[in-house]
Amino acid sequence: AEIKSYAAVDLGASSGRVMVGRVGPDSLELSEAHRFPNRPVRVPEGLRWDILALYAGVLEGLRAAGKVDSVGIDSWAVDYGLLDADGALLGNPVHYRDARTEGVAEKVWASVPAAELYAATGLQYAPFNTLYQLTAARLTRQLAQAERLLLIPDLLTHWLTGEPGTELTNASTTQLVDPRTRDWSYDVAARLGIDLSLFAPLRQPGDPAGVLRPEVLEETGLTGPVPVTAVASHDTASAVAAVPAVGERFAYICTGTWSLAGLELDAPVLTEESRAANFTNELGIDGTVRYLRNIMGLWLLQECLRAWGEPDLGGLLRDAAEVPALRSVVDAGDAAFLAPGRMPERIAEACRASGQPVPASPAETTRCILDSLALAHRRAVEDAQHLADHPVDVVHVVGGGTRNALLCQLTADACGLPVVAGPTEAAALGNVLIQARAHGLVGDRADLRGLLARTQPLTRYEPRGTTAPWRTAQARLAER
Ligand code: LFR
Repeated sequence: AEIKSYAAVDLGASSGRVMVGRVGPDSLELSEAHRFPNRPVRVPEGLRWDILALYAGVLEGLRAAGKVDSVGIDSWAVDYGLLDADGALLGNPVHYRDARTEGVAEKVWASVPAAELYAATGLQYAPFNTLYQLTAARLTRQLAQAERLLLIPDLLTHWLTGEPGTELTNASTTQLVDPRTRDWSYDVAARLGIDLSLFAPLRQPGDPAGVLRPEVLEETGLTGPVPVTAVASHDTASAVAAVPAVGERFAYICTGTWSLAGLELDAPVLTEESRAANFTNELGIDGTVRYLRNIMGLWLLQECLRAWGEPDLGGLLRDAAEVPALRSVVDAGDAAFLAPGRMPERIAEACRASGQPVPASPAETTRCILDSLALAHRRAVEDAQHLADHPVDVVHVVGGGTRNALLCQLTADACGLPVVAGPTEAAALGNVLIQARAHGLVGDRADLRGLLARTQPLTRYEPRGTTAPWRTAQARLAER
């Protein structure tokens, strides 16, 4: 049988990778061609992505990948680069954790009230949504000079092929898309003075996005033509596509720097109750909606590890497992944890301010973080089922957090549901599978998930004990 190879470029907040997926009628194998760090840089004007280093990593990765049938790119959402009339990049893309959006939401809501904004776009409030970033940039000369705005995966695709486009799943994170029409929200943009003509035409996951330019072929040593395929270019959309679920009664948690916890639905939930619960309606493949909540995720732990000088994680997790459960919990959905820096202190302060024991060692802080994350996972899974009227009987955990067995077990305990953990490289697998599907190798969404369930190693965690202590902890957190 025929085996095809696809290069999946998957860029995360702390590292990028180029993976090669080999897909056959009943086989799916993934291997890493190249991994490189993604180091945001703080310059006097703020926190920026080193986009040239990322592009260099992509080129090196394609060289290492060798002959492939197509290339696809996914990355984190919301951020973008601006091009001038000559097609030159205007400055380094601003990092979504940059402070420029502080206080901007209030200005936006003065023109379009928050409730109206939710009804029109279905996006949860997050200070970094592209809409707030563009409002923050409103009077800058850079934006005035810009002719094109390209989201990060679209920018890299453009550099590889010369073809501009705006991939839909990622476009849905800008807060400028209507999740019912799956087209731009023209009214919102007009009322906020955002020029939608900056965006290139929408592309659907699976659409062709050009071929590698001759210069790129030369630099990577590849022989053309090598097509580039638009995938679900928001990493979370790719990861959700790769949830190995059978049936429809499942919740998912995409873990990594963030935890994105929720459901896959056929239609958005735009109720006021849903807005108050801060659930988002991002778009997925095949007309689906990713109904989910953003939770701070392992960012909390990553930032602590950085502050502690990168100690051995395995040892730390073993010690954390011995710390009594649920002594102190913080709200892992709180935007107060968004900015980098001083994370152990900020967690200690949050515990102190809420009258709980202050973690006194890295192991105790780690346990506090993992308990808090599991609790936030529980709340999101529970709230989503209720708000969407969509009950589930299993929670799929995918992404980097699947390596953290303690987090998976605590999540099962907190939810009172079995957790199926895996695949770890869900975003890259989703990226590969959308390419394979565009080339006719896999069928519908159920086929795609069936292939994952048959071929990928998965670990099952059964819930231990009752959820009573978690319910109590949740009530305690809600009181404060
Ligand atoms: C995860 C992710 C989230 C998005 C955040 C910021 O990598 O893409 O889905 O909310 O990064 O872009």
